[in-house]
Amino acid sequence: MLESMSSPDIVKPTPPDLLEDTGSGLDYGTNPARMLSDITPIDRFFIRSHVPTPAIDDRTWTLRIEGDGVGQTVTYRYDDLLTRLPLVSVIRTIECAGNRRVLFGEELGRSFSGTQWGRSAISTAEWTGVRLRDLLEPAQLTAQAREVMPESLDAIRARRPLPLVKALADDTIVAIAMNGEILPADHGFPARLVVSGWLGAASIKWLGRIEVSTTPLHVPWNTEDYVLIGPGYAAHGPALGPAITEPALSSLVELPWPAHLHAGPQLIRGRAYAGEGRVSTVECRIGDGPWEPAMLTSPGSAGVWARWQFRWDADPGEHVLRVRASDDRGQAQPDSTPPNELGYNHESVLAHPVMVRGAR
Ligand SMILES: Nc1nc2c(c(=O)[nH]1)N[C@H]1C(S)=C(S)[C@@H](COP(=O)(O)O)O[C@H]1N2
Ligand SMILES: [Mo]
Repeated sequence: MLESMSSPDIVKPTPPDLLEDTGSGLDYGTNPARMLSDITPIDRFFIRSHVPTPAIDDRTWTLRIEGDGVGQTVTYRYDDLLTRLPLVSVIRTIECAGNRRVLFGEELGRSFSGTQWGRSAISTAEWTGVRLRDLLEPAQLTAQAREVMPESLDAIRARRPLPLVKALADDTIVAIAMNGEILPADHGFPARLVVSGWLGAASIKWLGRIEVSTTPLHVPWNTEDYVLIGPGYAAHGPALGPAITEPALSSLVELPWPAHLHAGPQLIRGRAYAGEGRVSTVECRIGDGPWEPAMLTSPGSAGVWARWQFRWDADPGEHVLRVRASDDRGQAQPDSTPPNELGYNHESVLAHPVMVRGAR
């Protein structure tokens, strides 16, 4: 008999052909070779959870807005979000700041603690929900309000403060649906934040409370966990280094690592992501050959990955395929990434090994 292919701590099945097991029991990545369309189907959307998925009853669930930055506390019920407030839908990519950590370690000849991600901690969904702005408005933000901090109902009470401008942005939403379905348990049911173009950790799942503060807030996720620590990164007050906002500019090939192909003409496909920026170009290079432009087949936009493809007439043998994305802010992926202690924001051009079999 088949064992059920699910971890006891998460709800959705985790078939290994769709979801890469990082070994933590909680964290599963989207198999890059099974990405299909612009949107990642829920069955293969990556999961990053610090603690088991909580069981939350939407009939008793509430979301409270409070703090010294609001004129009055407001409490919403699930039904308020579902039926009483304007719903908007946005397609947005979520990427964990720790994506590619294993490859970062290989580049530096060391290992990192933390979730052992390859290339799979990135996915894209259509999120439907209520603008955070619309939930804050009835609480009457004061002129002194500075930061907005979502807090979760799971065992770690995850919190990650946002500056007021980001909280009020058009595309910062409290999502109740994902790809047209009620938000799945592992992705934050009944409601999660989606913070466009920021590291995944800002998109707090299983929301229960939102604090509006007149002073800067210091919590583990912006002082010691999702911060850049190392030479070149200065500590800031209680923070061990700068808190990460955007993930690194990056790209991936939609093939296994290493890839196995048959000789002859190939269409190599992939993704590139630029956080709050927009991917402008993608280039590919085979071995020591020249950089050549790839074609953007879905251009992407701020907070949404781009899709690209590249034609290659492959000769038999062992090859290295490199991909370099650039964004509309003039950045390009570098050849190496400055080290940081927790292995975040790996941005280097990857040397993707490709074995090509057969004769010409
Ligand atoms: N409450 C809560 N929210 C959370 C987390 C968590 O562990 N608990 N993980 C964060 C991190 S680190 C990431 S990368 C994203 C992952 O979202 P996903 O599991 O829907 O892909 O959720 C974020 N929100
Ligand atoms: Mo993350």
